[in-house]
Amino acid sequence: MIIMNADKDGVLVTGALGQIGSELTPYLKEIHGKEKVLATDIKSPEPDYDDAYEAVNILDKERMEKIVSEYGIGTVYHLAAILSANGEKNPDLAWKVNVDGLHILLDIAKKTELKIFVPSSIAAFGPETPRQMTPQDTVMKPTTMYGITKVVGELLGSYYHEKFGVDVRGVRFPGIISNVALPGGGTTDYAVEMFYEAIKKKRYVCFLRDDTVLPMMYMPDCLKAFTRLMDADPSRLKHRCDFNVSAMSFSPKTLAEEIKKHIPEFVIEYKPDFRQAIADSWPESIDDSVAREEWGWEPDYDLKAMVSDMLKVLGERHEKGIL
Ligand code: VAH
Repeated sequence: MIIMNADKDGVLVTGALGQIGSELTPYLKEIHGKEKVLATDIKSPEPDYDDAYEAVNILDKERMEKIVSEYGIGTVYHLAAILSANGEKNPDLAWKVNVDGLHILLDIAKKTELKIFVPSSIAAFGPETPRQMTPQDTVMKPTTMYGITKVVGELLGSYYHEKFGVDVRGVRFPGIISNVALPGGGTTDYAVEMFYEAIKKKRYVCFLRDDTVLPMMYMPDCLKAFTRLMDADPSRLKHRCDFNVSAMSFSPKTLAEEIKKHIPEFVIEYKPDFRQAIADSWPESIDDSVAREEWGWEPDYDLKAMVSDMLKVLGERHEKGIL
């Protein structure tokens, strides 16, 4: 159980049961100690979830204020969000969770001097943005509600930093590939699903066209981006909530070919759905030189290393019958 942190060094993760949250939470516990990290999400955890946890709706301002105060929270990693594909199915909810939820948290951060990580996404770019090596500062006209909420989030975070001195930081994450929790409701989810299907069924029907190139990152690099930016010397940061970061770019075809080097009998079929239009509005590659310059961003995993590690970890789980 988390102890009451009188010296406000408690760490709160929202969206802790999601694809990123389910790996960021244990990662932060390794760094800060289990007793210093509180996981929250709207749903209840698995029965065997044995650490500090509060089921809370991010829109419940009163409850969020109480949690921050009672647990002595000093830092928040804010992952509660509705992603791109689900956001197109329910744009009003996406606005409420992604914008109103963030606004509530920023107001609490203003009053209690919280340090807060607010993830943005390459979804903040749109069809008019240069798609190759997308610059740090460029045209931001997204055509999805998720992307719009990410641009608003970047602007709101910068406003609270400039006007109220809130220590807000964030990066524009590409698609994240991971092997602990499945992603939920994103357009880049195909890149995770493909591994599970290749191992279990040796075949996958991809919801994007074979040549759809998107920026991607393996979870270990994603986790490193959180802590390296949060630990960065604030005097070096000329940007705050909108750092471009990337590690690799690939298409479903390229990913499938890399998987086939390990599973030669793997077969892939392409049946693009509504998510193709979302992917077509996003960049193909990202210029992350500003993040490298201002806080030493440096990814470790490329496509080959990621595929090899994903198949090793998931393959072991499959052999144990728990995939
Ligand atoms: C999504 N995984 O697909 C998220 C991400 C860049 C994509 O923001 O919506």
